[in-house]
Amino acid sequence: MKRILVTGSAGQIGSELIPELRKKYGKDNVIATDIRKDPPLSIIDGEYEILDCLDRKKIFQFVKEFKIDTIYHLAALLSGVAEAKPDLAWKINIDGLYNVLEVARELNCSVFTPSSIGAFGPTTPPDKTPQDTIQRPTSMYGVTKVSGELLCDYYFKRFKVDTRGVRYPGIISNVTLPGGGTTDYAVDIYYKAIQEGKFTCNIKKGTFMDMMYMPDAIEAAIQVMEAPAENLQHRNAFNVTAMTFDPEMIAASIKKYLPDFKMDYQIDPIKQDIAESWPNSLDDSAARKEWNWNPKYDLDAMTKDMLFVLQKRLNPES
Ligand code: AKB
Repeated sequence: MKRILVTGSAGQIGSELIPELRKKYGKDNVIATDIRKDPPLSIIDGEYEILDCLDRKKIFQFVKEFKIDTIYHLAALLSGVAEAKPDLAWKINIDGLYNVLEVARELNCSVFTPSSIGAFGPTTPPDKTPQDTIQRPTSMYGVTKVSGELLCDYYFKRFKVDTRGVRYPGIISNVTLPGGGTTDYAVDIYYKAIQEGKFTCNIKKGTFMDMMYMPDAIEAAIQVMEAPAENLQHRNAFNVTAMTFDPEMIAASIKKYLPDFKMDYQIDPIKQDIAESWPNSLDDSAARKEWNWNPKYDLDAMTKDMLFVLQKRLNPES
């Protein structure tokens, strides 16, 4: 049975990955960590520890003490915040990863690291973006993501650390808000649709980005780590996607369930610039071929579930 440590557990992905990992590998085999003193309820039904990924000594100590063999390294800043705080983004996204890889090398752990569609840039082929292609991102987030992909590849090649990862698109979820990403509008829109019946979108109509519903994102993280090593030609940074849409399409999907829903626009120039530098749609055939990636939710199935869950939680009376 795996012994797993997760960094950044209190974030959007961690708060849903932890319960799934505990279901699969046993509650006592999954240690959730984060810098937050008030973590979400979903992750505190088992071991929870305060851990800053910039503190390599403490990572080492935890991995040793809890006999960890697998690290899911989720602690990172998203694209919008990274652009506002590039110095901090470098520290957390690169120094943090470097610390985790060094501990993994010394104590022989496997490592999952999420990369992102942010690892691509304006010179990348934007449609059906291939697995292996031009990567010249123009955001600080992108710079850290490409560097992280290379670092993970290096640790595998040079030190045989079992590093694996996926390039996540925007992830839509309903447990913990993402906070600071360019694709966050596609989460916020559901909350506002339920709470106010209207939404002001900060990304222009016609801007297409890849997206995925959280259950598929969780499945991807677990599946790639479980894949037999001999099947993997790639290792880190598998393209994965479940759908691509622009703001008009997600609004239209919501209107199928909430016909009075209204949307207008107030563009955030920094996020718009980032969004336009990212692909319109990824080719994820390598992940499909090498570890049977096969997402379950399309846009309408996701909308139905998001609205159902949020309606129950935010408007229980209606
Ligand atoms: C962001 O928008 O920064 C993230 C991502 C696509 O990596 N959701």
